[in-house]
Amino acid sequence: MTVVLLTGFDPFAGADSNPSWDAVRLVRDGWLHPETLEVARLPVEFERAGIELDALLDRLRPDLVIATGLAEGRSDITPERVAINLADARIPDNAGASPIDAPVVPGGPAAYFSSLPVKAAVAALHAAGVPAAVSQTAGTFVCNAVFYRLQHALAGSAARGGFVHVPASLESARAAPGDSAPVPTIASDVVARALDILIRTCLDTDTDLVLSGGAEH
Ligand code: PCA
Repeated sequence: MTVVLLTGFDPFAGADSNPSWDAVRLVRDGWLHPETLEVARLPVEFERAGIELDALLDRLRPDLVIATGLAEGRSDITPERVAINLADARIPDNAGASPIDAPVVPGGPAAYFSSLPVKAAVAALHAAGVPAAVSQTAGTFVCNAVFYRLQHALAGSAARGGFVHVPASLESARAAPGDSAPVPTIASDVVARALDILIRTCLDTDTDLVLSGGAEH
């Protein structure tokens, strides 16, 4: 039986909710595919997120892992291309930790590429009318750290994994009225549909498509 692990994150930076988890929950509730779907909500903590992720991988032995998190300010669903071995926190995590220029895994390689077919994923999302783009950086906060830990754990195995950042949601943006500049939003049910399409595309694609998905900066 094929096992898919889909994760989202706790709220952070004073927010009431995290659209990544809101969407993951909706995917779980609407799951109709033959594969087994497992979901988890990870803490926005450099240390504990890695520990919980490793425990999930040990327990579930998933064939495919897609971790998701919020990238406020982005307007697209963004499969990440690369995880880097660097933690540099601009804001403290939910445990108050603010590592600066620290490795995610001491002695680990500088970076890992996603093992998801990121181009095929973006093409499938476009075909479904969902705004999507490959992202060349997952940042240097907890999302990148989880992405790096995931790729480090899966390196050399047949299991595939990667990370997808999602925009702010209509729902979470509404929960924070009075904020200065409006941020782009997508409704949680659209993000959930996008994640479902992403999972399906990853399961059905062995070799990624050769399509342009780069950026000049
Ligand atoms: N976004 C943050 C951490 C948790 C989340 O949802 C990030 O991009 O690192």
